[in-house]
Amino acid sequence: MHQTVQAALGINLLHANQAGADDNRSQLDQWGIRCLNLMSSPGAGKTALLEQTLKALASEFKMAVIEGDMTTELDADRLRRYNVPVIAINTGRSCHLDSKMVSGGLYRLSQDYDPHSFDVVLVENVGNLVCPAEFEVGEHAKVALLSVTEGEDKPLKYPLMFQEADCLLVTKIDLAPHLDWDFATLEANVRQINPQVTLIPVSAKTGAGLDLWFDWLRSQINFPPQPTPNPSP
Ligand SMILES: Nc1nc2c(ncn2[C@@H]2O[C@H](COP(=O)(O)OP(=O)(O)O)[C@@H](O)[C@H]2O)c(=O)[nH]1
Ligand SMILES: [Mg+2]
Repeated sequence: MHQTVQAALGINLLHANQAGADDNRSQLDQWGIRCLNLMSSPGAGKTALLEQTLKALASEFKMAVIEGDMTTELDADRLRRYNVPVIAINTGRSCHLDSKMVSGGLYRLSQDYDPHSFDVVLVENVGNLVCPAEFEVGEHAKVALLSVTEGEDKPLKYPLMFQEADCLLVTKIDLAPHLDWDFATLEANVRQINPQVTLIPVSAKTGAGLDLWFDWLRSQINFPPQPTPNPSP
C-alpha cells in the first residue's frame, strides 16, 4: 500500500511537472526563444562549454542562461563575465531543476529584459545523471554531456539520460590519450540506447569539436517554430 501511494505520488509529481514544462514551452514560443537543457554528472564540463559558447556566439545570437546549482552562484558568476543575463537558481536539496523553478527564472528574465529580444536560453541543469532526465523544464531540445573520464559504459548504466538526449557531447577529449578510452565502444553503447542522437566529441580546453557543437546549436536556434497541436477532444 505504502509503495502504491509512493508510486502514485511520483506519477502525479511528474504529471504536474510536465504540465508546467508545456506552459514554459508555450511561453518561450510566444517570445520566439529556443531553449536547450544541458545535463550531465557534476564536473563533466557544462559550465566550461557554456563559457566557450557565450564567448564564440554572443555577437551572433542574443543569449541568456538559467544556471541551476544546489547552492552558490559560482558557475553563474563564471558566466556573467561574458555579459549575458544569467539567472541563478539554487535548488537547495533538490538534485534537478523542475519546470516551476524554470518558470520563475523565465519570469525574472522577462522582468529585467524584453524577452522577445532573445534567441536562445541555455539551461545548465544541476549536475546529476539521473533526475534531470525525468523532469522536463520546457526545453526544445536536450543536450547531455559525458566526459571521457566517466567511462564508456555510462549510457548503459544510466539509459534514460542518453535515451532522452537530442545531442550528446563527449567532453574533455583532450584527456582521452591519457586514459583507456575507446570512442568506438562508447558510440556502440550510445547507439544501442539512442540510434538517432547527434554525437559530438569536444574539448572546451583545446577547442576541438566546438565548431560542430556551434553548428548544431545554430540549427536548433534557427529551427522554425512548430505549430501548437490542437488540444485533444
Ligand atoms: N582537460 C579538460 N578539462 C576540462 C574541460 N572542460 C572542463 N574541464 C574541467 O573540468 C572541471 C569541471 O568543469 P565544469 O565546467 O565546472 O563542469 P560542470 O560541473 O559540468 O559545470 C573544471 O576543472 C574544468 O576546468 C575540457 O574540455 N578539458
Ligand atoms: Mg557547472
